[in-house]
Amino acid sequence: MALLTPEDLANMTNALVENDRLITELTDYSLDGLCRKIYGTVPRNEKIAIIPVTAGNGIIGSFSESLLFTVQHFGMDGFITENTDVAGYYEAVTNGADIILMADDLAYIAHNLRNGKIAHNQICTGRIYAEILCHAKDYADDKDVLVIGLGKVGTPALETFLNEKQNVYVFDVDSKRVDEILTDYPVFKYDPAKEPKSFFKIFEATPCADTICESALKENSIVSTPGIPLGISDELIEKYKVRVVSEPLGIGTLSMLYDVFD
Ligand code: NAI
Ligand code: 2YC
Ligand code: MG
Repeated sequence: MALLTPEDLANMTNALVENDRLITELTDYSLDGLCRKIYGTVPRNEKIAIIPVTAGNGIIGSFSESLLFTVQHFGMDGFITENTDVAGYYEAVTNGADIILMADDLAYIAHNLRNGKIAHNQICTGRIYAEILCHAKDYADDKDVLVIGLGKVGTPALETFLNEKQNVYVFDVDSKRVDEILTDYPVFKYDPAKEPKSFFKIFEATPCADTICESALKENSIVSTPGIPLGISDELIEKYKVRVVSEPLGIGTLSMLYDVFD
């Protein structure tokens, strides 16, 4: 499980604001507006409790604070419980929380105590980063999209692309995983050695750097990637004037909240 580090989160507040602006430029939707559209839900002053959890590798510096920044930045009412774990859960509920945000090393969830809806970060992250590409107004008529990384985030992204009628090309270093995906989904294998192909729209969700090769890029490609570290080099970003949507936690968190709103 690739865990965030406080260093990953160091620039999170700026990254959230900058990526919101870029998303608006690319799609004519703010991040908030795009979440409303894809989930069909709206916030109704829900009280959101963030519960630090000490399980596994324990509390990650700035993690809870990053969630609180996200909640408040989008005008919602949030608080971090003073207690952790079960005591924190009790504190959240007895203080009137409508929605719980909490994460251990295996799952980061949003749970709406009023309507019972529950959301998983990996699913909601894959979905929102895919929808950003599906709503890129410059490439509305180009249905080709490349998905690099077919794991717990990449697979929900792939499903989102298929639901949005995209032509999905897939790549993963794990060839067994590629075979599984080709068996389960109507997608195309991306094999640059055999059939080079470049894309205006590339999604990446891997824990590796430099996973996006030059031959996959076009001038002004858009890369939408939750992957940490960033999967494209600064050199290629500059050379191909690539627009990169990439942020460590806030975008996925807002997607989770809209998934559990009414
Ligand atoms: P995962 O381990 O389930 O999937 C990663 C996939 O990438 C695997 O199938 C693996 O074979 C593949 N892969 C690894 N190296 C590769 C390479 N060099 N080229 C192509 N494929 C490669 O991981 P998961 O949960 O899907 O997370 C992916 C990344 O997204 C991680 O870095 C994680 O930290 C990050 N993440 C970021 C979030 C955000 O909000 N920015 C939220 C959740 C996860
Ligand atoms: O501070 C805390 O409460 C910790 N228990 C939080 C642990 C989060 C572990 N998960 C991750 O770092 C990754 C993130 C990319 C989001 C989802 N999983
Ligand atoms: Mg994010």
